[in-house]
Amino acid sequence: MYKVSHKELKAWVEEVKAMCKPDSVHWCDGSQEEYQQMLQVMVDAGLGTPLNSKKRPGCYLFRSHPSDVARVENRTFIASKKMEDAPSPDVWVEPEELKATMRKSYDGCMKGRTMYVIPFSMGPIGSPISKIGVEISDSPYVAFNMKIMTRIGAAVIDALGSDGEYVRCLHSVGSPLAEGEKDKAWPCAPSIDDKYISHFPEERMIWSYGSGYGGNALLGKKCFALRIAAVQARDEGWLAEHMLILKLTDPNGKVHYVCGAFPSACGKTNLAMLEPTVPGWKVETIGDDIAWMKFGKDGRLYAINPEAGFFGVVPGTSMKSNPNAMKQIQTNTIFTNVGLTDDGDVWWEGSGMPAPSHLIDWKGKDWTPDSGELAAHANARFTTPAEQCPVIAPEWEDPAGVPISAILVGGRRKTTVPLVNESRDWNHGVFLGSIMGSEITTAAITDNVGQVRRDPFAMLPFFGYNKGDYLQHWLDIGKNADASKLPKIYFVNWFRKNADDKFIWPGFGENSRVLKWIIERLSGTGKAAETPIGNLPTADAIDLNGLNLSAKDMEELLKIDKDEWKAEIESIREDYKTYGTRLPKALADELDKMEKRLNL
Ligand code: GTP
Ligand code: SPV
Ligand code: MN
Repeated sequence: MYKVSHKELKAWVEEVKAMCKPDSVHWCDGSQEEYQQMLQVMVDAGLGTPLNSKKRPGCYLFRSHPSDVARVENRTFIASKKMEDAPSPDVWVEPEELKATMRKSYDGCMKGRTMYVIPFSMGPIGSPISKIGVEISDSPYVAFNMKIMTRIGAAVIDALGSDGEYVRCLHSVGSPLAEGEKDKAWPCAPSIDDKYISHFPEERMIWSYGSGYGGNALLGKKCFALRIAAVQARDEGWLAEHMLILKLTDPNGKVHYVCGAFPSACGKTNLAMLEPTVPGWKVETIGDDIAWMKFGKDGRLYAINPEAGFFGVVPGTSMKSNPNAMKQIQTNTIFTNVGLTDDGDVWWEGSGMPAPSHLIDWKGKDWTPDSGELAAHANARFTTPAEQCPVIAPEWEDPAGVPISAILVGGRRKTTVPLVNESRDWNHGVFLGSIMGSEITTAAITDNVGQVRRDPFAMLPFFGYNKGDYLQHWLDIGKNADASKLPKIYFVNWFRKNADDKFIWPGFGENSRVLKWIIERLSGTGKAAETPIGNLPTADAIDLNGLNLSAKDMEELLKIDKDEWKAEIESIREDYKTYGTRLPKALADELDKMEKRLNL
């Protein structure tokens, strides 16, 4: 064990220990041996499966409880002191009231378990953009996932020193064990109403209870790096965003860095590591989910990836859709909720690998191709070290970050929104970010065209404070900057569909064609036409060489339909009402200006 000189941290750990009453306390040192031991604890208890070491060396499979498979947005709370400082009234609870309720749940909740103390750094340790957190959790699964997703251990304690600032992250699966009781395969609170994912932004504190899955439990990710960090970013003049970061090298060897905000399951991981189909262009990865951006001395925005691993959606990942991810998850990867084949490998829908005649599905049951059930849960995930990504950029851990030239925003829209649209200026770009969204798709209703869930900057589930203030912060960032040095904002949509309900744009690696146009625009050579909604590529501006896409399809992808935009404006006005008095005036003005330009 290392020495901890931070008195306040030690006191907090003691306080939590007294409340949660674990059998033992383990301070994580972050070593590889410790990682292996934590995995082994679960394997020995029959709660995890090492995969075939010839096929997937260093890989393990875990199965969650069928009730604990994704983030629980309706149990996510922002407990700011004032209700109007929360993103919306329905996620707000008075902080002291919430703490009182949760203390009752936490009382004795770690009985029979080990309490892991996980010091972690979001971002390279010591970077001026990085921040430290300490997660206390009674889940070894959380501890070894945090080892992959963040930088943990002794080096963080060193960086924290005797009085460094850190975010307190408390997590329990909420399933104490009685004397001699055998553990459940995946302990968690039995009912959804017992789960809490709570944030106390003014205290920079997170309390999570009852779930062991993903963003509910790996508190460095959405809870800290987005919800709490967004509040820190507002107060300190920077941006904490739900964005991938990629590095693009053009045929002349010139390097460009691009961020992209797409909602969950809308293509961040895929874009971050795409294989460009346009000759001479190269894509490398900096990050696949979160970007923290600060102004450098030269007045440009610099981004770091605060994470150290990728927690990616497994189903649909194949050599065709994402060959780099496929290579990355061949070794040292934790799989959660995929199928286990008879030869100790994993399988999932959309893997491009033929379905085996038998496997054990994500629920632990026998499965055959005729079972009529999914072998892997739709939100099955891999946890894999970023450094294993075959196209990780050498500078991905540069403490200074990388200078951003363009920011993409966009959701899943089958109509209305063109393939790519360049903002006129910063405020117009923020406006485009504020109106992005996706069609609501449920298993039951697949074609409810027009029902759009607005998801500003892909942050709807991740706001840590009032959403109008959040957009005002984006406007302020622009107001206080040298406009010529700001990244340009582009509204993209890979998901427009034709009358047969098929995607018109091939997507994935072909998205490099859109990236190419964006870089051409930034360097002054790309062709565009001014339209009422923004600057769109002219019919021949996007390089379609070698792509089998008709001129008619391209026309469809870039179409601005007046009726659709009329409906769109009405729908945006409805959404803007939900901001009440906190809607920034500049955005209301942008909407009016666009309506005027459309001359509907
Ligand atoms: P989270 O990790 O949940 O935040 O999701 P993400 O934004 O990283 O999305 P991801 O890259 O995992 O992709 C989600 C789904 O979108 C997968 O089913 C992909 O196959 C699909 N997808 C990604 N890129 C494209 C694209 O360019 N076109 C189409 N049609 N589908 C895509
Ligand atoms: C998302 O839901 O946006 C994810 C998965 O990336 S989780 O980390 O669980 O939030
Ligand atoms: Mn992802």
